[in-house]
Order: sequence, then C-alpha cells, then structure tokens
Amino acid sequence: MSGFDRLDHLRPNLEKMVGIIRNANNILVTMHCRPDGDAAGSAIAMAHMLKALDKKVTVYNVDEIPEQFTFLNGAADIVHELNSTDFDLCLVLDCGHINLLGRKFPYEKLTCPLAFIDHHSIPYPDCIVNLHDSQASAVGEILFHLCNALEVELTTDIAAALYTSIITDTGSFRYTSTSADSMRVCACLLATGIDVWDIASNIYENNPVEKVKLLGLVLQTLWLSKDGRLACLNANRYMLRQCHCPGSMTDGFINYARSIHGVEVSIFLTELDRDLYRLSFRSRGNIDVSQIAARFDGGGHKNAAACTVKGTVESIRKQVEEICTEAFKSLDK
Ligand SMILES: [Mn+2]
Repeated sequence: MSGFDRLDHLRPNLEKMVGIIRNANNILVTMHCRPDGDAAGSAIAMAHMLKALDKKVTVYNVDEIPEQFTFLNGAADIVHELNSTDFDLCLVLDCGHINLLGRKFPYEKLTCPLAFIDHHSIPYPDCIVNLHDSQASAVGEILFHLCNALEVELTTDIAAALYTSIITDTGSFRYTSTSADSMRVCACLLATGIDVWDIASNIYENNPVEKVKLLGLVLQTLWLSKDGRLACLNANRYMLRQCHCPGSMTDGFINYARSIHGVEVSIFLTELDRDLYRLSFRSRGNIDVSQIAARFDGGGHKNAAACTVKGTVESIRKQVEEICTEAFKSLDK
C-alpha cells in the first residue's frame, strides 16, 4: 500500500517514463502555450528534477510565463526561442493535444521522441509514453509521483512549483478535481517547509494595477442570457491597449461571470485580431464545456475549456447560447 489512491493506475507508465528519462541526457521540457500555473509550475519542477539527475535541460514555451508565476525559482530560465532542436527527448506537460503547444512551436524541426505527462480527459496517443491520469487535479500531482519514482529529493524549489501547479488547477482546492490524493500530495509538499502564504500571495495578491483597471472595463461588458444560466464577458483590443495590458492579463476574469448566482456556464472572449477571438469556457455542475469547445475545434476539461473562433462578440455569443440551450435542455430532462 502506497497510501495514494492513484499510484496503481500510474505505475506501469511511471516505470516506463523513469527508464526513458534515465536514458536521455539532453532534454527539452515544454507545455501548452499561454501557460497557466499548472503548466508553468510543473515545467519548473520537472526542470529541477532533471537537473538533480545531471541532465541538460531546456524549458521552452512559445509564450511568456505570466508575471504571477515568475517568483518560482527557475522561472527565469524558461526560454521562448530555441537555438538548437537537437534533443534526446521532449517532455510535453499539461497538454492534451500537440497543437496546443502553439503555432510557433518547431514541430517540423524536432526529431526526438515525445513523452507526455498529462491529466486532460483524453491522452494524446502519438508519443512514446503518456504518463496520464485524467483524475489527477494537476500535472503537478503526477510529477510528485514521478519525483519519487526517479528517486529525486523533494526540495523546497520542487515542492513550491508543484504546490503552485495544484493550487492553481484546483482553484485553491475548490474544484471537484480536488481529491484525497491532491491533499496527500500537498501534505508531503508542505512537509518540506514551503511557505504557503508566500506562494498564494505571489499568485493571487500581486496584481499589477493595469490588470485591475482592465477588470473594471471588462466587467462593464457583462451579458446574461434571458434564463440567467449563461454569462459572457469580453475584452477587445481597444480595452487592452487603453490599460497597457497583453491579452493574457484577462486570465481569471471569466470566474467573475461564473460567480453570479444561477450562472452555469460562463464564457470570456478576448479579441486577438479583427473578428478573431479566443473563447474560454467555465462551467459549474454537470455541463461539460470541453464538448462545447470541441464544436469549435478546441478542448479542455469538463469545467474549463477554450478555443479560437472567428466572428463578432454577438455572433459568437449567439452560437454558444444555442449550444448551451440544447445542453441545458438535456440536463433538465
Ligand atoms: Mn493542468
């Protein structure tokens, strides 16, 4: 008995992954574009683990790491350009589909094998191994077990990065993905002596004033469906420019729409270009927004998903409203 409910599920691929990592020397670590706390935290933890094994490590993402995760030791080493694509192994973290690595990712040039570590609903199949657990609250939770399997000491640097992964992907232990195992893993992380308030305040109470000003503009765009079950917020390029904010600054704003009494699905539209939007979904309860996002060639989890859509705010909102009306109907049956 390991004391962890999910370890038996992970064990076969965990052993495979350990073998693959031990055999590689020059390793590329990457994660989904527009990295969130789980992507950033798990990539940083992975890098510390590989360095402890004397591997040469490059952590690469096409996009910048959001400001609130740069306090993590190792965040500054993440690169956004690759001088060489000559690696023995590429570890892909928190990524349900290779396309989510971003348009700028050097797919063609990279010839080394890919190994995935992930918790999205469906494991991406085209790789040498996918250390996958859709019941894990975060990739950070899986990496804790990998750290043990690799016999790497759980340092405070690793623990802080894994804790960041888990608190951000569980909404600070509020989402249903939070399991007894999440808590067990976090208990082990806390036992290293990490400062949980320091981590939480860096992530959640360290907003640039521009972000709060942008939030003020965004909240004025609130739209609710007649039945009050769908809520929409949006940020256009004019607002972003006015507040000197990149599009990534809207991360988390969607939760204000979902927080409204009676709202079951919330959407957030960030204007990328003229008539081109990034569409994010959040749901509570039983609506699976990854299925709605899939209708627009996107993906994600049951309660959080995203895609890119062409159209105006009104036309996209209308399409989503129609899909949601159907979904609510089948839910009410
Ligand atoms: Mn994740």
